[in-house]
Amino acid sequence: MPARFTLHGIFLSGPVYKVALMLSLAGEPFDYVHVALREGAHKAPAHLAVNRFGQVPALVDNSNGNSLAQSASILEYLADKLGRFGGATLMERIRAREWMFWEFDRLAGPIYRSRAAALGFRQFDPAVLAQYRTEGEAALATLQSMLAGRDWLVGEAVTIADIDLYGVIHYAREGGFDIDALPELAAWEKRFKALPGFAEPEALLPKESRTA
Ligand SMILES: N[C@@H](CCC(=O)N[C@@H](CS)C(=O)NCC(=O)O)C(=O)O
Repeated sequence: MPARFTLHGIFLSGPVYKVALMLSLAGEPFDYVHVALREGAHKAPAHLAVNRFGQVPALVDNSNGNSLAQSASILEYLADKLGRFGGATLMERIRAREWMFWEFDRLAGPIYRSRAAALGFRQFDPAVLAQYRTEGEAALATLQSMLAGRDWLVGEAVTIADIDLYGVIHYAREGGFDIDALPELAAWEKRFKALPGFAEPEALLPKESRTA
């Protein structure tokens, strides 16, 4: 019998990690389908049937057949279905959503692209790379100031906003960003890593498909 959720992804992907992390923090085992991006499997009909954008992650809810795309939206779906990390009130849910839009607008691009360049996955003109560094540092400085005096991004408890942003921050060091120079952010990262169910990408995302 399949697990309730099947995650389609690739082990190197931050957006895929976010979804696996949410499932792990919620104590929800999941089946995993490795999508061979290098071979173009994400553009093949079988994958387009679960993610019409031809990207990873995709999540299938085997209890009702829903297939879901876009990591932040998947986190919202899981928060709703599992009753975890969604925020205690309407305004907390909205604040969490604001953070997730901000993450995509300001944080993910510069951090993920700087990391991809550092690992040799992508090449950028040096001026473009310098621009990503400036933008990434500005976004990290925003986070540093917004976290002053708070444990979590929204309300008093961890929410999908923290999970979503952690799925980017985790890769910042690989991109050459100095998180330890930002004490509020580094302390938040430490709190996040101490949560029950937290695991590193290597522990959550295998290099091959597997069942729960
Ligand atoms: N906004 C999307 C981004 C997903 C994304 O960029 N996934 C990458 C892997 S990290 C991908 O599938 N790249 C292949 C492509 O876009 O064709 C999300 O958060 O799910």
